[in-house]
Amino acid sequence: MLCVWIYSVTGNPTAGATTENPAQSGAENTIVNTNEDYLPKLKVEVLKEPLGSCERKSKKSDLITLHYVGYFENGTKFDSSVDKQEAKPFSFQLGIGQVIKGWEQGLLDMCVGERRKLFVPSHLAYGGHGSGDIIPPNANLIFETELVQVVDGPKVPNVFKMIDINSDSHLSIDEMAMYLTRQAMGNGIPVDLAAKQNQKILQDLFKYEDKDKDGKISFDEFSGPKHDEL
Ligand SMILES: [Ca+2]
Ligand SMILES: [Ca+2]
Repeated sequence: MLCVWIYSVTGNPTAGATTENPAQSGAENTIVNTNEDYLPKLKVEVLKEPLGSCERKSKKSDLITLHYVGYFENGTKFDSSVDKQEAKPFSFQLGIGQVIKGWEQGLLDMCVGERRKLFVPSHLAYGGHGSGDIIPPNANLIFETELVQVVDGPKVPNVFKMIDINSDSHLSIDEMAMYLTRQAMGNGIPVDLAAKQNQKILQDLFKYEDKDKDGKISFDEFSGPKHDEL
């Protein structure tokens, strides 16, 4: 579902749709009626403090760049930015649902040069769905991270408000369909083709986002950008 929000921000239909980085696929916990108080919490361990003074700490909406290695609880490595052919750090914008919640929360207030180990319980990672062939359902994940760069990110529109035409703080299927059609037209996709594509996207969206299955996506359920100022 993530691809839709990113798509709306960048205008690029392929952005965010596929990814080499499992932390980026935006899979969501889909447990119905979760009470987060009972769920295991994210644990953050600082492995190395930054050298020198820390002039800027990462915050929501920042564009951050990091190196990471991801492990399962049994110690098996499943992904890494450092082992790839050209060890290339990974960049994303914090706080807008581009990555798993464990990263959104665990990489805040971090200094360049700081190294952290994140213990991410499944519900803050890929939940009951897992991710592709790599992450099985209900997997707790461990990441070793090192922050390489922090800069101001681009302004993100309040996508929730854009979709919620009647301002009742819920997104109906019709509102979503209209939004997707506007997006498609903006990207030059013919309306009939867009309608066909949108059917599938709508199904997936409601499957993941409508957690209480009342046929609408509430403000809380919505995982995309929903604040005027981050
Ligand atoms: Ca509405
Ligand atoms: Ca709902």
